[in-house]
Amino acid sequence: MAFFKKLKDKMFRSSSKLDEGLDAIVSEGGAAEPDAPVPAPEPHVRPDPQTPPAPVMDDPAPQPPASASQPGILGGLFKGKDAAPVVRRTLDDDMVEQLEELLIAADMGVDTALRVTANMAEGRLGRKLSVSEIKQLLADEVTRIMDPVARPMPLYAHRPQVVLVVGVNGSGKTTTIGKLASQFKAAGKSVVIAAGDTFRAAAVEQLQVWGDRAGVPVLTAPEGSDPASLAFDAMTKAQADGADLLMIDTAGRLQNRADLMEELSKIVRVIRKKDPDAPHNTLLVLDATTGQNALQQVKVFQELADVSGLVMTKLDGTAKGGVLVALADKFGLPIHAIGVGEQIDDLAPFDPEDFAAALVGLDRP
Ligand SMILES: Nc1nc2c(ncn2[C@@H]2O[C@H](COP(=O)(O)OP(=O)(O)O)[C@@H](O)[C@H]2O)c(=O)[nH]1
Ligand SMILES: [Mg+2]
Repeated sequence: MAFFKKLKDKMFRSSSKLDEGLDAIVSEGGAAEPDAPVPAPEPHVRPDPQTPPAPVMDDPAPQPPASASQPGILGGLFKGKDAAPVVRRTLDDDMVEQLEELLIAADMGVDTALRVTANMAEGRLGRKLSVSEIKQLLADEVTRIMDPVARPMPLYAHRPQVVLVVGVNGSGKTTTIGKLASQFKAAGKSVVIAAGDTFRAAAVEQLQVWGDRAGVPVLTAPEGSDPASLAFDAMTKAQADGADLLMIDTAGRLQNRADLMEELSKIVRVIRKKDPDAPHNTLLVLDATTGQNALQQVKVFQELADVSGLVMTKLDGTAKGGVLVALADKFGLPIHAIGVGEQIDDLAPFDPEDFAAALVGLDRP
């Protein structure tokens, strides 16, 4: 699982924060014990009954060898040098509270942090847990929340499929369009890009670079011109070319909400003259480094536009990756992809188990 390794490396700051926090909590009130066998973890229940279980080959849940699960009287004697002492702490209210605080500090948001810790503690109060057992419990909870929202951007047979990309300035809209366009192109789709952020010449140039790289035409308009008329021209071109996808970049000047709303609704009005069902997707791009602020942005953009899915950028190099869990828990909007860098291939489909493991700093086989 090469991408998992990359994700884990790139999410180092999020995971190290949780890692260190969990270590501190357990060692604070815990005691070292020889590495006794752990009661078998409860099977991870997939929340969506329609999701078929992963094929057996892909499910590497390690089964301890029979001898290890039956310690017997001599078990301790024969474990020899390999049995490093493991620190365990009894799960009590105090520890639950510390876990809550840690998750809140990791940007999961208060409501989500409380729910996650309550689920982790349910039926386990009084049990002795090691750091790795707690990590596994936490990863399972995070996976359970994220599973239902992990959905790739839907592709339709309809041509052109119009993808409107919204989000505040600097969230990564233009970069994400560049990455998506090159991935779609590589998958054999024909793509047209409309550089609808006409307020900054630099934004247009930046998109042109991505377009050149991906071999995708980028329609531009002079700085300061009307983005809606550019969108209309781009729609005309995409239809004439028989393009599979039209991606429309937008400006994200949130300091003037009324202007932005007017601008977005004008773009939508204009492209609907050509196709009443457009846009087929409205992607909201969020910057993970803004932490809890991302929740507010979802609220605002849901009022401004008919947001159909999320892309979370800059998960590399932030300690705020936990905000994605809060977003999934609160809004349930599909998370299509995550950005983990500035390069063209630094946009990955969202995989809940990989994300959960990377977030809590769990090693996966
Ligand atoms: N590290 C990192 N930087 C990113 C990512 N996505 C975008 N950026 C950077 O964030 C900055 C703003 O991105 P841009 O696409 O211009 O944002 P826009 O204003 O929403 O169009 C640029 O410097 C990008 O290179 C990401 O996933 N990781
Ligand atoms: Mg931009």
